Amino acid sequence: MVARSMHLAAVAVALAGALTLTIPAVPAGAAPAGPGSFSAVIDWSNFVAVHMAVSPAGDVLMWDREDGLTSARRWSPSTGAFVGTPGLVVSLFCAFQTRLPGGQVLVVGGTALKKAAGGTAEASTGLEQARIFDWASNTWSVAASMKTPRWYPTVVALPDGRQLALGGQLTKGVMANVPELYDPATNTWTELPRLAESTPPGLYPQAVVGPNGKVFVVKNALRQSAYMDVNTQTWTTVTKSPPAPGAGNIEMYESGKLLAVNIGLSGTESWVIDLNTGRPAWRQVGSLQFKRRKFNTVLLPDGRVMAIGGSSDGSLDPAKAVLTPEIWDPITETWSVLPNLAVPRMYHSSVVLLPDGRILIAGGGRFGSAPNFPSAQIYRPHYLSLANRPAITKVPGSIWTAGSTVSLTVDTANGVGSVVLMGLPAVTHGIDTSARRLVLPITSAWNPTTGALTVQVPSLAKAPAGHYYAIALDSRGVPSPARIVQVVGSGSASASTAVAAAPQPEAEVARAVTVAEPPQQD
Ligand SMILES: [Cu+2]
Repeated sequence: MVARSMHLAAVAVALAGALTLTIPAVPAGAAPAGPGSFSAVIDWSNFVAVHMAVSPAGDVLMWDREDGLTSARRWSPSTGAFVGTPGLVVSLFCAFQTRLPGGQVLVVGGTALKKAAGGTAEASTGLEQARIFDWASNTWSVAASMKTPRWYPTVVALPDGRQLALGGQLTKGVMANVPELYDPATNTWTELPRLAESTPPGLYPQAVVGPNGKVFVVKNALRQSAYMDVNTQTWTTVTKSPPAPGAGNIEMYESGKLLAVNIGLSGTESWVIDLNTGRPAWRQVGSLQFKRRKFNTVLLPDGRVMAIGGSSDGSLDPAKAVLTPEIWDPITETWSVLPNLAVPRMYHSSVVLLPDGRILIAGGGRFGSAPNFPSAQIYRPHYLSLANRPAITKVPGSIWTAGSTVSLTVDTANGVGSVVLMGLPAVTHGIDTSARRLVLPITSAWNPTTGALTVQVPSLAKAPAGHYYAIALDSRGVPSPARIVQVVGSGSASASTAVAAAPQPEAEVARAVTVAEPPQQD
């Protein structure tokens, strides 16, 4: 069974005949409103999910704080069961994770084992280590180490598959200042000393690939937002940043359109910027109803954004926990509340969108003597309970070439409103640099008889090489379950593209800057 009914927008396009590009029948974020529901709390027997990444196979890799041991495991959304991941003998606590073009997870940096835990390091000391997890063989391997040890770094997967590491801390108050690039084709790191600045980027700096393929960095300390070009090793200031005592959370809810949550003085402000415009500038939109720090945001297929957990003062005091999630609508640019969480999800909690459209919320704690939350809850958006949910019944293979057109078959009783790609989630500390939602141009309208339609795959600049959820939304804004596809370059753009500018001699590289007030995190 394919298409079950005619759809007005599709009919209109069919009558128009010559049209090659159609406008989605409904704007983004138009899903019918409803509160959704939470599952019961799922006990994970002393496992706190500090880091989570969705696999190209649809399960979730996660790990806890681990003092020299291994806790990394895979969790199945369909059965709820865990399986182990052998071969990891180091701690990856407070590292950063991204995905290589082939889907493997790259984990960079982390926390050196403290004296108090039997190690030799002071608290909050960084590591140079890098590890790669391969889904197909279910094993960890050792990648080349960075030049600079980094605790709380950010890593961004570039359009060609290289990985940019920036920020983080070497030892307490000594901040990393030279970004470096990992090339998975050669397993080498190359420093970019000409991108170093006297004010270092800090802990888990907010950075994302913009629609021009360059890395857009929100520099809180300098109140600047700027593009970093790793090939020419140049910065270009884009605009002034909002006032920001904390890093905030950023979501690319549509190509080049960012929502920054909690970049502001009060703990409630939200801002948007459209990097597609000639002179991008941050614009304040509706504020959160609850003041919250150290929380998660998660992007939904319809362009809405959920803010989940956190505490009103950034502490791990359960009495300060914010249990009420909120959801942001990109059309009204306002937040509304959802039903409460059953338990706090504060610092070191994590949230991902699952392939079937549910939201997995887990972890929190692992900070001094503060309480831990070794459990999960699953949020089910209201639209998953509606009749006639659309389904993508056929895709032309799982590898999609950037810039090409692909034909899909969508089974729907309500027509196709839009087709989107969403970066496979990989999150810790509220940051996911691969999170993005791209609305694909429909080049051949949905055929109500056959269910077929054709969409255009974005360029690598807009959809960096790697794995994505492909999701069709019907005219009501109800999303299908995701098909997981891999976006690849057309052949010329590969991960081994050379760095155009040669690095300076090593002796001239000032890798670190000492700051007056060291960060307080553990
Ligand atoms: Cu941490």
